[in-house]
Parts: sequence; structure tokens; C-alpha cells
Amino acid sequence: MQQIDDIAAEVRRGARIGDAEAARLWREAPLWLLGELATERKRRVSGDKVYFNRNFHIEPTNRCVFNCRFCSYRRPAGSPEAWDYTMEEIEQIARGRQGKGITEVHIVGGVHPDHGLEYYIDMIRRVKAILPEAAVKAFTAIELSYMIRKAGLSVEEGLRRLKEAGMAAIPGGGAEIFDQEIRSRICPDKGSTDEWLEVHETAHRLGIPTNATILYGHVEGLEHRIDHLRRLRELQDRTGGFNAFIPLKYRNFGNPMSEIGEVSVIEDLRMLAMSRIYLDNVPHIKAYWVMYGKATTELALAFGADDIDGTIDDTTKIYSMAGADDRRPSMSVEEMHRIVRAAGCRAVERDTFYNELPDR
Ligand code: V47
Repeated sequence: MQQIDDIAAEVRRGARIGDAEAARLWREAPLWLLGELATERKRRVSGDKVYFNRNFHIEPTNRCVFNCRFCSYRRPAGSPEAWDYTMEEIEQIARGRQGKGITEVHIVGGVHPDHGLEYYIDMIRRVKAILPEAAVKAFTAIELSYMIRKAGLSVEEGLRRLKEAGMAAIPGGGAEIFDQEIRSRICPDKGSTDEWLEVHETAHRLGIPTNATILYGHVEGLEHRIDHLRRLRELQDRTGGFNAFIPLKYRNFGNPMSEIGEVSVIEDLRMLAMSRIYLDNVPHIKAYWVMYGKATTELALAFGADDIDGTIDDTTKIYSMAGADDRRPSMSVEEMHRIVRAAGCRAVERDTFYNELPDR
């Protein structure tokens, strides 16, 4: 059996590691070594740079036809805490962000039973009319699959229509855990792994870049995480369309799985580092600061992450409702620079497509 040192040497050589090697590193390598290996790999892709963007979210509704057990965000019809913004309210949110140099609008929400493809096409058009210079990164593969199927279109035709309306990229949500047994325990009625992968593969074919996520730290084992990463790496080998991978830590407040504890920061850092080491073909690993909090995000930069997401401007509730420390998440560009500098790296503003933007 290979020793940890041999596997580490392979990683240093830039070789691709297999599943058994990944499992050994994940279980047995000391944390410092994972940090070192992930940082070496990160530096080959982005040097000392760490990316951020100026973005905000629109979460049009928290009604959802699906009932994921990890979700703290969904509310049933009739609940006083349920919302379903009108188009005018959505336009007002977008108008409130004019003149702030925003380069990306991230739109995701629940899968509302009453809305269809035309409604979402209209939403994208209206947001683009108000913020023409911003890229719309919209809808998880699960939302997309639902609205496109409801319209009776193929995934390709549906995505084509959304792209024409102004959808420039697709976020990584909805992936959760690809393994069917675990998926059926945490989100039994949700759109399937195959649907998620089909939407992303088709998007890549149409020239729409996407992100990918994993929801970790609940009832899954290491083998399920590695299986998830393997499926992403295989898809990326075929298409090259993933920009970033975002490990999402399960937060346990206010959902039907609350009895499960949250994993430690050490576990978060191992997850980030192994993502960087295993996913040798995905250029960016994002430490989503809203979920990790600012201190862990700074640490994440020594474990392979080269992206911390954006300014947010207090526009997402998914994580605050699940127990994240920051109740009203918002980060100034100055603070982004401070966190990145403290980690010994250089903050660089990017757009949705990872084009670097000059300091401003
Ligand atoms: O798919 C929901 C996750 C995701 C919980 O692409 C939870 O740039 C932890 O995908 N604990 C949506 N996670 C968010 C998402 C995302 C976020 C930031 C950037 C990007 C990107 C994508 O949030 C869901 C689900 O996996 N989630 N509930 C929870 N209790």
C-alpha cells in the first residue's frame, strides 16, 4: 500500500490522484500537509491571487415544491414567513443596486409550484434592463430542470431560451450529494443527480459556464464525498465548463435534520484542501464566506481556496436562516482586501467569467 509521502509526492508532481489515494490522504494526512499540497496546486492556477466580485442575490421565493430535510429556508403556502416577490418588487431590488459597480446578480430561490419558464425569462429580462452591465447567474439545475420540463421543452431548448433572455451563467446549487442512497435520506423528493448533471453538461455545450457544489457534513461518508468529486471531475474532463467548485457545509439550525451536529472547522479545511487536490481540472475553489464566516474564510485561503465570493450586500437568507453567524451578510471591498492580505495573498476583483478587473 502506498505511503502518505508517496501520494504527496505524486500530488506535488502534478499527477491526478485516484479514489483510493484520495481516501488515504483525506483520512490520514496531517492537516498541515493537506494545506501545503492544496496551496501548491492553487498557486499553479492563480499564484497569490484570491478572487472576489461585486454581487448581490435575488431570492424570489421561499415556497418550494420540494421538501429537502436539510433546508431551513423553505416555507409552506400560507405560512406568515413565506414570500413570493412580484416582478415589481424584484425590479425594485435591482434598481436599489444601480450605480454600485455590481458585476453579477445571483438569482436562486425555491421551486415555486405556480411559476413557469416564461415567468423566469421575463424576470431575467427585467433585471438585465435595469442592470445591463451585470451578468445574471441564475437558477440551480433543479429549478431549471423543473421549469424547462413544465414548459415541455428539452433541456437544450430551455437553456437556449434562458440564455437568449440574458442568463449568462448557472450557479452550483442543488447538487447536494450525488450518491442515491444519501440523496434519498436528505432530499428524497428533489430532482435527481442525473437531472443535475444533464443540465450542467448541456449548459457547457451551449457555452454557459457553471459552478458546482457539494453539501457535506451531515450523514454522508468520505466515500460519498469522493464519489461526488469523481462525477464532477469526469464531467469536467468532457466539457471544461465548470468555473468553480464550492463545498457547502451543512448548517443545522431550523431544519428537520437539526439533531445532526455540524462538523468542525478542521473538517472544513480538509474538505477544501481535498477538493483542490482531487479536482485538478476545476480552476477555482470557492470558500463561500457567507457560510463559513469571515475567520474561517481567511483560514480557507491556506487550504486551496482562491475565491471568496462577493460583497452580497445583505441579500441572501439561505444561510442566515440555517444558522450562519452573519445575520445580515455584507462585505465591503476594503474588508475583502483585508482578509485576503491577512492570509498573505492578493485580492483581485473578477467578473462572473473570471476576467480580472482593474482596482477601483
Ligand atoms: O443547493 C441549503 C445549500 C445551496 C443548507 O454558484 C444549505 O457561486 C448548508 O448553491 N446548510 C444553495 N447548506 C447555495 C449555493 C451557492 C451559494 C453561493 C455561491 C454559489 C455559486 C452557489 O445551499 C443549496 C444547498 O446545497 N443549503 N440549506 C443548510 N441548512
